[in-house]
Amino acid sequence: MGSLAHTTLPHPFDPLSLEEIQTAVSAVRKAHGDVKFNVVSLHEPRKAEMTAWLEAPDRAPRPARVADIVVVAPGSKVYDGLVDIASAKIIKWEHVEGVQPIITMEELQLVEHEIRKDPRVIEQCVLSGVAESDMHKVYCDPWTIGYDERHGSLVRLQQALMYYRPNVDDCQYQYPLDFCPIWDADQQKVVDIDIPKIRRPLRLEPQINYTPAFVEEKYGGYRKDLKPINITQPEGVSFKLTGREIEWQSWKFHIGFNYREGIVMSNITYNDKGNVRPIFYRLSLAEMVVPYGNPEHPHQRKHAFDLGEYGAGYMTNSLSLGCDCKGSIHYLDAHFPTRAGSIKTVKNAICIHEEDDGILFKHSDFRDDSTIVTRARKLIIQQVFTAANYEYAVQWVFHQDGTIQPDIRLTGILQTYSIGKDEDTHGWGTEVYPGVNAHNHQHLFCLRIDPNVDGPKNTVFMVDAVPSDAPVGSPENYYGNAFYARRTKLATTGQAMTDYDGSTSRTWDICNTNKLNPYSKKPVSYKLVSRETPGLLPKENSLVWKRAGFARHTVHVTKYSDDQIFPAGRHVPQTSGEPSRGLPEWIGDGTESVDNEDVVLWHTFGVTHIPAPEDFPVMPAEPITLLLRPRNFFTSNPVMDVPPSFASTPSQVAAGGKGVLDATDRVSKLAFGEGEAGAVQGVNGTDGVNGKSCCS
Ligand code: ABN
Ligand code: CU
Repeated sequence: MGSLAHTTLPHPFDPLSLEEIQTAVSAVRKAHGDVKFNVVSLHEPRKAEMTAWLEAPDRAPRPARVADIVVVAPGSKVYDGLVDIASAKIIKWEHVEGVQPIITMEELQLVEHEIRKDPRVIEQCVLSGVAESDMHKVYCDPWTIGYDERHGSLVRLQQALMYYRPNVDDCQYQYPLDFCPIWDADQQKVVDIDIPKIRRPLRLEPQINYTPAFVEEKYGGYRKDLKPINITQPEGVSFKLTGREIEWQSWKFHIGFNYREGIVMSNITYNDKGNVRPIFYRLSLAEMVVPYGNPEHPHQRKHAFDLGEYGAGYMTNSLSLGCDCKGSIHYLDAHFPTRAGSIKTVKNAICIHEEDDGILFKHSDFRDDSTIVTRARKLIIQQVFTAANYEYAVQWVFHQDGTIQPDIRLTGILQTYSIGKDEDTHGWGTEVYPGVNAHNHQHLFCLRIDPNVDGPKNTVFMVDAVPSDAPVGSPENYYGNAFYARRTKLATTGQAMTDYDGSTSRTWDICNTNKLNPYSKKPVSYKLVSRETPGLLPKENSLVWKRAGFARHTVHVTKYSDDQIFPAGRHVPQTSGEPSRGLPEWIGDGTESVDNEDVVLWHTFGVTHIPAPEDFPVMPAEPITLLLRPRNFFTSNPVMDVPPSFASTPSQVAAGGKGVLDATDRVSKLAFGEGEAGAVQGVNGTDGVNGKSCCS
């Protein structure tokens, strides 16, 4: 049994505890000696046995705890394994050839120290204008090489994106160097250096930075006109956690976390007036790709798969109270293996909190001033991960009305390259500061939606708002004003490869066609509303197009399969894209039926980033958001039972305010005090009757 002395058993969806990671590591060590651990993570229960257990936890067998393992053994041999935790037995062990497992921060950190000692790197630094005695001021962001046809997949390689940083506190990305060493992680040495045809010597332009000292020196310090904003919940929070299962405002779900996807939410249900209805079996960000658009060699290699190559879990921040999250916060930690097999804990990896969310609904009657106004709040499950230069704040926002809103904020620092004086960017980038060329790029995320809309058998429809086909003057459309929502069933995986169309306000409905809404007679559904959906700009058959098959379309739909979690494949570094791994493999000839099946919808969304000086030296956060909304799911507005702040009926207004419901908070107050300049007189709370101008 190893060291598993649990008093309470973990939920089958819980991430592996540190004891469980230790059990798995010991079992592997015992059988296979000195290996390096790249992954020790929960192997999630198979859906069939998990749903049986969720339906009858007292009767159905509890799914076993199993660790998913990836190790690199001496001789750079990669093994995929499974360890049964209860018995500490290896139940699968497979040598996988021709793949490179996810890269860890430990592997990357080593590169910087080592390349500084390489004579050819020193030579290039000196050529660029760095004194040999200043090599300790040379840094690199080591990326996995992605794929380079000259080197293939068999040797584990990193590309070092080089920078000079004269003082430790300078901005890391201000002084790029123009060459790119290639590091062989197996031999532990620099094996090549990519040197551009046009050289760009180091340009030591005046420093730009975001540190308090720089702001003090350059701008005379911080702005002084900000008064504190505090969020208070005097009676505590309105959510409850049992283990990692959260209950909040009719929602109930499990919060998982893994090295790769980061936050994973499972078994998401909504209590519809006593009827607990399943909505999603599992939701996660499953992949992303950041292709850069400069055609000069070797920038084609700059297309990071931040989840598949580095891991949103492995790169996650330890969040801090009052900074990353404000108010009354609950945190969850994350445990990972180190490569040597010890444990690394990220404290406060996930934060959970509520926020006020403006008006939930309101109406006031223009005739008589009767009013109802109800405020909304939202529940936020958040992580922030740092992918070298960029930060991604990933919020899963739950709304009271059944909406789920994935919301990602991009911040951090642009990935930069050098540019010579008077050099033309050719439009492939922007000189965001003298000497700093920020190349155009895209951030394309892949949201994995495993729906369970009133049951596992679901069908996806594409919905377009279009005018009637009938011409003006025809009997069907005499005045020409007719329009409707055209629904196209995506019956096969091939038909389901679809793209966003803003001209028809395109959305996708995830329906349970076996259950109709009694009023609308339409299938109960969850609608994907997502408008930030740029197409993949690298061309068909380009390296990125081949490697990031998931990014070819806004929506793909596949039939559920337990092991289809990662849309660019299980081992992403150094895939050539020939064949394309993940989604294109699963879709195959596109003939598989996804009509009334257990399906998975893969949604690619994001932004195309043409940098600008405002993004430098640190980017103000750019939000990207989308919605999963109940449509024809409920029989009426599901939040009418949320207590209003103020409600008066016409008869109550006529009776001088008698019986009016006034639960307006007494903490809100006039900005400038009553009677002072700018104050609005007669708003709700001053006469207790007219709530019209309340709380907006
Ligand atoms: N954005 C690519 C990346 C992530 C982490 C570390 C290095 C590079
Ligand atoms: Cu960007």
